[in-house]
Amino acid sequence: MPFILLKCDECIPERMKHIYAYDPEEEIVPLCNSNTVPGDLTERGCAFAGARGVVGGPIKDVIHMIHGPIGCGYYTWGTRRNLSDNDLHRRYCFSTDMQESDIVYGGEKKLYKACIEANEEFPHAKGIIIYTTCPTALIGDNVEAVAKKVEDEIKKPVVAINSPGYAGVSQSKGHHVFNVTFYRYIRKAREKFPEKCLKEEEKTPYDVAIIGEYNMDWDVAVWIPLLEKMGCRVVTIFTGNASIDDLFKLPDVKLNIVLCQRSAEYIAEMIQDGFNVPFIRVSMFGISETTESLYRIAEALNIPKERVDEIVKEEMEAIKPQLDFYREKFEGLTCLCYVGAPRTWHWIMAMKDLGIDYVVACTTFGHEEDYEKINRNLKKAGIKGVIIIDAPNELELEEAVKTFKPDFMLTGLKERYLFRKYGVPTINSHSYERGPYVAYRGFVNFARDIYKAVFHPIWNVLREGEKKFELRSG
Ligand code: CFM
Repeated sequence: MPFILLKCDECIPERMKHIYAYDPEEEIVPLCNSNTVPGDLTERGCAFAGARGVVGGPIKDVIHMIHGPIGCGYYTWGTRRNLSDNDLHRRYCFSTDMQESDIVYGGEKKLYKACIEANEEFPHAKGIIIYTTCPTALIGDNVEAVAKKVEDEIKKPVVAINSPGYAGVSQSKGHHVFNVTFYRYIRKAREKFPEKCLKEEEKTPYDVAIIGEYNMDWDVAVWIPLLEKMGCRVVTIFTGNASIDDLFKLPDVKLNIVLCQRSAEYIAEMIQDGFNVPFIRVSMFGISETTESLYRIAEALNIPKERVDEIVKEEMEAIKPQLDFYREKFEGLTCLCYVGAPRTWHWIMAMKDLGIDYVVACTTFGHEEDYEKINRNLKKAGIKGVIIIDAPNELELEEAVKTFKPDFMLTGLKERYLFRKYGVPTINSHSYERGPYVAYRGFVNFARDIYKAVFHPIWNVLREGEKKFELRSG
């Protein structure tokens, strides 16, 4: 029986369809991207978080106006380190602060006033992105009409994103809504703001855009220079450290390079269909995947292979001594990986590069393709007997940790403190401990943070007191 009913799930047996043992002979995909079963204390986020926090939030020079009660604006700070070089970004919270009377009588006037006022206070902002939330979407405020009115008045791009928290089963829905709305917006607005597009004479055969790269802890500072060394010109990034003006140029490039294939492949597909710009999927985590991706980018742009040879040689020489040190320490370690979705499969080979095998792999909001990619990479890495859990809850994670005893967990802040009390080292795999983590030089930081977590002397002290922190389930 490939699907597994964990002990803690005996009272919600529906969870069984979400949990399976990976078997290279039988390609199974769990039930995923579906409604949470009542009784399951899910760790998923909401669709608003996917639109505002993940895809839209990294755009650095706009006013991110949250149309809702002030609590929804809390997402502005500290939650996700998508860094930028702009002093407007992540420092201010813009909200319409909806009150009871606004809910009763409608919030459109308030939204209009808030946008005009914010633009006056921050004249250097290049535009406004308005996000609806559960209450303002429920009362039916016409945010598109308000956005249009404000845009005509301030003569800057104003985009309305209608992705209230309840719109889908997880934050993944918000990614999709942002992609679709933003694409449709720039498609039209390119006519209104032609100066923001690349003119024919400005284009080069090596113009690329990166899609699904959010500049966590300055990842872009590590891998964009590698592309430039190869001879590419990176015109814009959707959306890490991006200016909204440059995002108008997305359809003007030769090739789109897609890193996060969950949150942003949608826009790459739409640009391919609407503007005939092809895209390729890459992975920039770990040595083997980064190297393979660089060769594929070069091939797609007809860049001589020798340029990549040189880059790989130079990068590997720079990191080899450290990498060898960590590899020797890590050989034979096992881990549990629980991230949004793509990183869970991106990191199978990255960990393998360090001599580490997965024993448990989970995603918060993976779709079928993500599980197919997990299966594919486990096969590639030759790892057997891995347990896969779709959208795990805390008790399932505890049972998995108790049963499969990973040496450490690649996971987020929600799980960190509980599992550290149980004596299991964790590495913040969303915003990183001290990144960047991508490409070659980033990978050394990743390895260093795993080393610091796993080999910290505190565990000897904590594990002696293990009885105090018995795992609850299983
Ligand atoms: Fe893409 Fe991301 Fe991820 Fe994601 Fe995320 Fe993230 Fe993630 Mo946290 S965009 S899907 S919604 S790679 S914030 S930078 S780490 S869960 S696996």
